[in-house]
Amino acid sequence: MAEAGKTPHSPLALERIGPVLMVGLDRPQKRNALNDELIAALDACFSDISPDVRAILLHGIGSHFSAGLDLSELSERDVFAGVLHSRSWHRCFEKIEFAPVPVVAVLKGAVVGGGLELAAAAHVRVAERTAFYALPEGQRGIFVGGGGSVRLPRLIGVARMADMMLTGRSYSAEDGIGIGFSQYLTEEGEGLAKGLSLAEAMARNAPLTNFAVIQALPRIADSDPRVGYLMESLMAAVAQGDGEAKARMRDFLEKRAAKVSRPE
Ligand code: 1HE
Repeated sequence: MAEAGKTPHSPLALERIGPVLMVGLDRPQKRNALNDELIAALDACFSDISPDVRAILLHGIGSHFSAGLDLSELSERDVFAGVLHSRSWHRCFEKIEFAPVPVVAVLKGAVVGGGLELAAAAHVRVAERTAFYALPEGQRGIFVGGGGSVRLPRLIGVARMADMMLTGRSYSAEDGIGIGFSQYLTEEGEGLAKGLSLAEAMARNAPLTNFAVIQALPRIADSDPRVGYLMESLMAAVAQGDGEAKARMRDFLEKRAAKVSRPE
């Protein structure tokens, strides 16, 4: 119960910038370690995305994205409570992975353990040069529990993930670009601006295309190719049939839409 006269501090800092909802992990004194309260707040936030939000920016307040599981809570759990705890992370991170709108994660400092699992649930990752990635579960005597063994091999492969967990190897932000942890690299302090401009660009896409990328693409990629081709043709027809697609194609043909630009 909160003390009289004091508002309990939320572990999330929420801010709206036009169509973008900024979701900040806000436990900088604990390096944004993910405790039950923070996971519950994230779950509630991603369960109730306002229909006028068109993209989400997930970031960490302070110098680190997240130090992963809050280790101070671990000793209180027995085996079955551990299973339920992991399942609660799965539910929360699935809401991020299958959010109604794209999620951009801005990474800096520690992106470790469960923090890396959380980052892997986002659709696009921007890393500042200070970011570093590690899976210290081996040293702590535990295992990933936030969907990392499913999502991280898709980004970096099973062999690399096994090496990180077995040897405690960590990767820099620069290395992380080459091996698939992040798609963008920025200087220190520039990640939020880059992430916001990407989120704003995504917010300008047709919502149905964003939906197809988030909901259909990963499922098609995971499915038997014969099922995948059918799902793709159905999704393509649904997207093309939408009035917004027709208007956007007319805009291009009548020279009102931007051309595709070359890489910077
Ligand atoms: C924490 C945590 C935490 C910091 N749980 N309290 N994760 C880890 O094994 C990472 C552990 N953390 C670290 O290695 C370092 O803290 C950092 C490299 C992230 C940052 O170092 P630094 O020097 O900036 O901070 P610090 O002094 O180590 O920590 C500041 C405070 O945050 C300190 O508490 P204080 O009360 O002494 O001030 C730390 O104890 C606290 N803190 N990280 C709890 N993780 C679903 S399964 C997922 C499995 C995992 O995620 S395993 C990985 C766990």
